[in-house]
Amino acid sequence: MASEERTREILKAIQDAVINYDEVACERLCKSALEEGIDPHQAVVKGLTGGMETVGELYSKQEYFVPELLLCADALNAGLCILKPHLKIEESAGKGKLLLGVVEGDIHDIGKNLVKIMFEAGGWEVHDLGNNVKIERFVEEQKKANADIVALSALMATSMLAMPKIIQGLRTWSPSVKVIVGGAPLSPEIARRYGADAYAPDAVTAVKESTNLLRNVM
Ligand code: B1M
Repeated sequence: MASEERTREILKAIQDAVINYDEVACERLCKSALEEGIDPHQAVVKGLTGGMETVGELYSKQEYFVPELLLCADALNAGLCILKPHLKIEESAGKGKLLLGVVEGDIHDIGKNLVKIMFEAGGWEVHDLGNNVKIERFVEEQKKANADIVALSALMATSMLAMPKIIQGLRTWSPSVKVIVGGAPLSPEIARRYGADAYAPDAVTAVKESTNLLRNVM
């Protein structure tokens, strides 16, 4: 078991590997984290995602541009591949079926992929529609999958505007369908205004909120 100091050191090194788009170092450090007994969940949230937060700041300051963002995303994904098999969340989490996708006009899928991983770790069956998913496709796929919950992700203030239309489309087909929304530009207020049943600021909360929704239905 790593000491607190060593844990901090490795998590910081994982962040730096994402920021410096060093895929090889990111993989190696995630393996070290596991070998040294660091909670893989912390390695994802504080290490990989923490690094991506700094990348976002560098982009805002125009120190990084789209090519750097893509390389950083590759480094994050390389680390995620190492950590993913070791992520486990509450055994008691609900084991439902989820239909998940990033809304039309939005190609950001790192957060959505984390959401998927956390649901799978919680024993959910996830139907992942990917990113840039057309409004009508959510309805078509839900007709086929009949998932317990539809999960919508958006990373842009412009793309999230598709959410109320998707929710309306889903409810026209089935008034009782449950929808959870999330992604950086969302908030509990916006989610309520859009008619969603739940909002989650991060992937772990998304599983918790969806489990609660599932329990209320059953
Ligand atoms: Co772009 N991008 N990007 N980008 N990008 C943002 C989102 C932006 C905020 C940057 C900025 O300006 N500061 C900005 C959006 C502005 C806005 O509208 N608010 C932006 C822009 C403008 C763009 C382009 C238009 C840039 C351009 O081309 N000029 C373009 C968009 C193209 C398009 O989609 N049509 C673009 C492109 C890209 C890349 C392709 C280069 C790359 C994405 C790679 C990929 O995803 N495969 C990229 C990246 C990496 C970012 C930033 C830097 C990081 C996003 C990220 O992955 N974060 C981002 C800036 C930032 O966020 N600070 C930015 C890490 C990830 C783990 O967090 O996705 O927030 P996040 O997910 C979290 C939570 O939000 C939540 O849980 C996740 C984990 O806990 N969550 C949910 C997400 N979905 C959820 C669903 C839920 C519940 C929780 O329930 C269903």
